[in-house]
Amino acid sequence: MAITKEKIYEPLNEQTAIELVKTLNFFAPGAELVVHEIGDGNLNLVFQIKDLHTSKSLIIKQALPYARVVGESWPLTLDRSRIESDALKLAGEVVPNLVPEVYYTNPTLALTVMEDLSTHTILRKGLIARNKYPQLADHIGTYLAKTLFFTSDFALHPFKKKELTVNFTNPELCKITEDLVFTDPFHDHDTNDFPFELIEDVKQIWGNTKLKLEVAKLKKKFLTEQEALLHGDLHTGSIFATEQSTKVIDPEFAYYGPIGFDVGAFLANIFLNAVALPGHTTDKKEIVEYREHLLQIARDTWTVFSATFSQLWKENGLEIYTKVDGYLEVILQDIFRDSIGFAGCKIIRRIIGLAHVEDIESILDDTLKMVVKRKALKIGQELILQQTNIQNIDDLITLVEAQVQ
Ligand code: SR1
Ligand code: MG
Repeated sequence: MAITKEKIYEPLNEQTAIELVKTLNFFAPGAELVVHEIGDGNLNLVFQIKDLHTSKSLIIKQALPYARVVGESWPLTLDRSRIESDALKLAGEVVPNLVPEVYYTNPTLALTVMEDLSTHTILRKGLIARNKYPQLADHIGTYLAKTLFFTSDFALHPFKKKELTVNFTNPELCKITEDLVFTDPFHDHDTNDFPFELIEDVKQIWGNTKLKLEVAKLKKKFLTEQEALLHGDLHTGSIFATEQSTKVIDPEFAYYGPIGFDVGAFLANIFLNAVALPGHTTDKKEIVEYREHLLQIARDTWTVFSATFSQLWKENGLEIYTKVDGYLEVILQDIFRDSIGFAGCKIIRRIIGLAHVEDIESILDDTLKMVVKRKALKIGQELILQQTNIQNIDDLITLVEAQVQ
């Protein structure tokens, strides 16, 4: 079959997806293959292919030359597929248990064939269903520490670091983040998407010069600081989980950026779920308990991240100044402050900007939904404005806990 030999890109359909895996001999000759296109993200095609005889299955993820959520009027580079598969492979070297295995990549067709994680649940959906994930904080804290430390100047030869910086130059996907996270929600822009009831709250944000000055500084960090290879879009829809296992997927936004951006993205999405919680159950005891579970995840993720990062620093630091007393503490404090600021921007973009979160949008009671959105805007602003006053993770959790009540 011709598709793997094609020199030009074409989007797969269910038939050509099956032809592709047959050509690549992923299944035995007598396999009875069924295919479903299951992509529900903003950008790509995702095919799940399964052999009914053996139950063996895999995923083909293919980039479209445009953003799926908007359509062909928003062209988007196919190179994001190469970036994603390279980032998955690199993460697989340092956290093999925390990312899907990559079986095959084809940059011309902009596709990656990888492990099927359908035994797992998308974390965002699991959190909305109030499932508990006892390993999640340990896994995500470890994922963050290892992927970020080992791709930083603290651990790499400077030539290798620069080579990776070039390989992961990702201008089009970064531009999406620059616009949708840092610029548009803080200005009257046509990509914004918020209910009319919030107009006064939103106008107050647009007019808040102090807030916008902090956002400008955070955007500058995103634009200019090449600290480590980020996942770039580490929200709870980019994580598959069971009680025992966690897998981080979808690093198509990967690029060299500030470490706190990934940490903040994860924390922001945990906080968004916490603020949405009363929209999904009226059981007060359950709300209190599950909120505690979520805030403990946020607390433990930072604790595991900072402890693991510190250990790697001591054992694997290549940069000579990693031996200087006090430097690690300065770096961790900077990452902590940045994480809080970035988390604030990430929360606000999900209320005012394009691309919302199901945690909030699935709340059926419109009045309650509006209360939740207002609270989220308040938390986002507090995080951005208080980032330098919040001294440690307990202070951060206390602040968020008080706001989500
Ligand atoms: C047009 S893409 C919108 C959002 O989806 C992705 O998951 C990123 O978060 C991006 O900002
Ligand atoms: Mg994604």
